[in-house]
Amino acid sequence: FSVPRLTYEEKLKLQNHPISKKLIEIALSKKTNLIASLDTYKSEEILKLADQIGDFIVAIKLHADIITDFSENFVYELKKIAAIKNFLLFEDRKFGDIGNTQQMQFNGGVYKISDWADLVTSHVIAGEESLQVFGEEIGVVTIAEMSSKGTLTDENYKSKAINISSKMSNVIGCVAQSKLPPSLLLFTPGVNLTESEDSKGQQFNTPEKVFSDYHTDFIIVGRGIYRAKNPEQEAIRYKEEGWKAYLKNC
Ligand code: BMP
Repeated sequence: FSVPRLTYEEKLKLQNHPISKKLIEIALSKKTNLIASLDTYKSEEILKLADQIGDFIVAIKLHADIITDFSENFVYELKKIAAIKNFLLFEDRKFGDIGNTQQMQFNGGVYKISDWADLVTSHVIAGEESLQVFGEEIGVVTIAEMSSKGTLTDENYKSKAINISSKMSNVIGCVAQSKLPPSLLLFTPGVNLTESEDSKGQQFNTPEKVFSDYHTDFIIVGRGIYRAKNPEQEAIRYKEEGWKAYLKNC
């Protein structure tokens, strides 16, 4: 897409969904475009990290099914921290089934995602109607393109995923590694300041690269923060690098 880079203020005017508006408002007020992916096993560890880094992020991304002691109390405590520190909760469920099954996975089971998540990820593999089951309140982020080596999300897949995403009023943006139409927010994982890959197919880029080349809106950082000796210090570093890269490239 040969579109000019828009500022967050300009992007805010294009948003119709309360969650995409909220995300951008948080980004502007805290001067951060960082989403921390806290992919750790223990709920206590996630709560401690959330408290340490909450001031520097727009959202915490979780994989609820990684957590060994997931509970209603954990959700209650995390929501409390999110309210105090002003960030959103993003469940990276990557739904990928027919609408009826996705609806049950979204509302039921152990995690009751619809009770607490502000945003969820979903594949678009099952087609447009499968996305309707999430309703209008949650912000849906579709997976248009993956960061890993050998992913099947080629240009053809990506453009079809983007087409569907643009049509759906509950889809606020996509996970991708390239530019999107300006009405969709771009979420880019695979961001790390020191590593270029892991041993399991992940590929990393710097914040500068994803802002200059992809015009991303939000960087998603996992191990770069939660595996660091000092996660708070690293969250500040990614926040500053991300904001600097945004200002330089907008
Ligand atoms: P890390 O920075 O540790 O590689 O973590 C990246 C996070 O983003 C993981 O939670 C992963 O599931 C997610 N992710 C990704 O890495 N690539 C994608 O294409 C989509 C993702 O959701």
